[in-house]
Amino acid sequence: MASHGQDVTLLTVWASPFSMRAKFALLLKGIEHEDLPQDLDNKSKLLLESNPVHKKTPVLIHKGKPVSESAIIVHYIDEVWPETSPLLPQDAFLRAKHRFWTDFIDKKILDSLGRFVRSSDGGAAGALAELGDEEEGPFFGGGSMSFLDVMLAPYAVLIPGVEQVMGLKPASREQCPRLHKLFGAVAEHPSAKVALPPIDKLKEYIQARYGSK
Ligand SMILES: N[C@@H](CCC(=O)N[C@@H](CS)C(=O)NCC(=O)O)C(=O)O
Repeated sequence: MASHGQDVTLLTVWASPFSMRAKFALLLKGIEHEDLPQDLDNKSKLLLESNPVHKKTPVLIHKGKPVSESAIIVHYIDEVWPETSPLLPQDAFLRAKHRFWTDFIDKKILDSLGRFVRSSDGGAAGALAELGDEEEGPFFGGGSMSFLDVMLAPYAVLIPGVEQVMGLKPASREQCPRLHKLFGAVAEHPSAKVALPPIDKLKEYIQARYGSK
């Protein structure tokens, strides 16, 4: 991994899609960093002091300064280290699209996936089918991963994990070909092996935490 000689620490939880986003962005940029895994049942003083508003992971601590919220962290990483693997496009309209879909994912997909995990209502499929398919692929960034791809990457393991343990019926390949293509490409990306947990480990976690349907 290329070293940028930076003082970067990531407060992280391995099963958290938000932590996976931050980890993916750091790996794509080749930024040397230290992971500090957190116990959310017994929050560390460092986590509470670094993210006093939400008290959530991930938190990126760069040169002693904490940045919270996964999308904001990935944006920060892209701004501070712009040279390698730019994530947001130059064009302001395209940047707005990345932010629009990120907002959509965080409000709609996450909400319905969360509702499914809690109440098994299967609502994620409808939200997923709304993701646009007008772009060339395999990534929304074309041949390389962009901001939106990083935002979506954790769902390449999270959705199959929830599907296989709890019987979630996500949008089919026919309903949502663009997303299936993206998830396939994410799963094969070299950084996925480090940024995303193995599906079996994730399934054990989902089973233990939420049980099967
Ligand atoms: N909007 C936040 C969500 C972060 C989040 O929900 N993190 C969870 C782990 S998946 C957490 O730290 N939960 C602890 C808590 O809610 O007390 C982001 O994008 O970073």
